[in-house]
Amino acid sequence: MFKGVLFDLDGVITDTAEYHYLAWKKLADDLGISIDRQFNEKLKGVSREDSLRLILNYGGREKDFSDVEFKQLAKSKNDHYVEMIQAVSPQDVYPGILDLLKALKNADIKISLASASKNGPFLLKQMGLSDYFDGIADPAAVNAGKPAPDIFILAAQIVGLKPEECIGIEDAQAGISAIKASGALPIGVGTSEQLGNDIALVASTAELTLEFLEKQWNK
Ligand code: B16
Ligand code: MG
Repeated sequence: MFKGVLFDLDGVITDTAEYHYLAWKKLADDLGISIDRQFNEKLKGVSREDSLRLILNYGGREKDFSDVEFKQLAKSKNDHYVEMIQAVSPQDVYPGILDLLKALKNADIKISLASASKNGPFLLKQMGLSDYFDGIADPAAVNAGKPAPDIFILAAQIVGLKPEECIGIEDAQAGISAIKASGALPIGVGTSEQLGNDIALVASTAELTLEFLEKQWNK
């Protein structure tokens, strides 16, 4: 039996992926760079700085900004994003997630957060979920962001486990690659077009029951 579940946040626990997209889209528009939802798939799970680099490269503007200006652009996206997430509440938790957290607690399975977002602790608090988490991996403490495995390795470590003893749940291409590289068992929230057809997938978080996780683990 697995001993821990390593949760991604944006796109798995709640729909903040949409707010990230809207905030990046506004910033890109202001810079005369046009991004769409298909391009946005590449940004999911990717750190704030790496996301900005991808957008500037995409628009051919990677050499147009000094370090100070780059930091200012990243800050301006985050300010807009933080403004939008002030309204996040327990009602925004995706279907099935609260029941899954309760079932994991009852079964004595560790719960850890492996989000690339520096806003993770604030969002868990807004949704009333902080107490369910045995650990929150600090994205600022890892060398390489997703698709590198570091954040999943750290998320397992802080609850006293090896990734091989854990299931990781993700909605992003970069995140699934990170879980695979860490040695944990990946479960994807999304379609095979987005996440590949070599892992267990659910179309909705409502399908993420303890029974479903056990079934994937025992396969
Ligand atoms: P922040 P996750 C990721 O969170 C998001 O998917 C990604 O879009 C975002 O750029 C990244 O967090 C950093 O977030 O700017 O709030 O620090 O999916 O790993 O939970
Ligand atoms: Mg995500």
